[in-house]
Amino acid sequence: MTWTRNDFPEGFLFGAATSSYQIEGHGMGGAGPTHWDSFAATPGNVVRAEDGARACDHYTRWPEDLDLLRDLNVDIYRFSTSWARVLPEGTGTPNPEGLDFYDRLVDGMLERGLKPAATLYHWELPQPLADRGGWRNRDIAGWFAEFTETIMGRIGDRLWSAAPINEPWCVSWLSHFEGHHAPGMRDIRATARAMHHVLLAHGRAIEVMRGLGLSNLGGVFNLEWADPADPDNPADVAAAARYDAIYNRFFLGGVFQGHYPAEVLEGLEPHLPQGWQDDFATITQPLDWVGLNYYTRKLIAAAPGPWPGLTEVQGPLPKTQMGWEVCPEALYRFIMRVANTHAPDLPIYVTENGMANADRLQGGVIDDPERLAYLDAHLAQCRRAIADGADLRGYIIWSLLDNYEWALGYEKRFGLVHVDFESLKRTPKASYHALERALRRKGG
Ligand code: IFM
Repeated sequence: MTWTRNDFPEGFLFGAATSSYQIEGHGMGGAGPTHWDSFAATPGNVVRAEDGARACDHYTRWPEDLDLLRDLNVDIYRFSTSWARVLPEGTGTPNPEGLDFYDRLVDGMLERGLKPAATLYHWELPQPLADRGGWRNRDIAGWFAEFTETIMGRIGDRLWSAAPINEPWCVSWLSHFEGHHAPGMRDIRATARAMHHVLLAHGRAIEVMRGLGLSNLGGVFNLEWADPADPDNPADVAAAARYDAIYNRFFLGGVFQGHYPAEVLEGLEPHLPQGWQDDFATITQPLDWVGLNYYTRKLIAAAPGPWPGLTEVQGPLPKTQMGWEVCPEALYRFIMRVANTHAPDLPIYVTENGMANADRLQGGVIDDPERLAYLDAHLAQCRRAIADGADLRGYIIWSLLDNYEWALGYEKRFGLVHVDFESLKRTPKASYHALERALRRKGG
């Protein structure tokens, strides 16, 4: 690492993140079925049809995982709560084992000096709610409010921060337009409704948490920079702007400005639910911070065919195991854009950043210089943004553990800690050890 904790402003926080379905082992502890289980069971959706039934068995191994976080010297643990573990039917009677699990987990974080940063929903929708239309059904805002009340009523008093929904773009566009994630739909009308309802549910959850007296509430947005494939071609420039509007400005604009970009309405307005304009009072509930998940940028070209009329083009930059270009500069641009345009008064956190790499255990060690270089380069852009006046307060790495990378199964390794998916043995990688040294506290 080319930096230490002391190169950041006093009080700047570091963390590591995971999510429930990706690590817990959904087959344990009385959790109900989710749309990810059905999606994974459908041939062709997920590499080797892998699912989250066992994952990293964090459900039983959580004390070891929290020890790893403590020993890494991070300040924050960003985790998520599984709706289907807490409410197996999606609404109604809670699963006491599920509530007890999160109760113990939060206490375990506090005992180890970690700040618990909860995300309520990281993608595993209870199947009974998917059966009722899932994110396409406006009632989801009420169902989500009930889940929020139930889980936050139990653990909310001990959280450092909370955010309703991880990555609204993935919940809606990736899952209903591109069909790459559960429920695997490819339908423009379903997409428009899911995009709007995910923001409505976000707003309802914020209202509920404020009502319960919780503070330090935020929103977590995944952002992807869009550059025109040919900057001299006006059609490509317009296509990149459409991509940016769909991916980034729809969600940030909805939550912070109370409107949707014209480039998106051009395609989706006829499919939005009736009276959508009236929901902005709920959607724009004031927040205490904004979280940015950033990984890559895309080169976008115009394409024939109906809206949005665009296609992705291979870029020239070095790529991660995901095939994603490494472009640290765009993280800087996003931090500055959010700081200057969308949320000028709010603290910003990078709530996810990291890379998948084909890490291999050799002679008991895992060398991952690629990950170190990736983290180094992105943290340099964070320091640049701070120097240029952005109120950036923290940086959270995806991910603590190698885990279930959704439709790509267990093959893509994002962890600072290697997981052997046969034995479930955890082995910290070289990047973990380097971070542990960089993050030592004064006198530590
Ligand atoms: O693994 C995912 C995570 O669930 C959400 N953000 C992006 C990560 C890497 O693809």
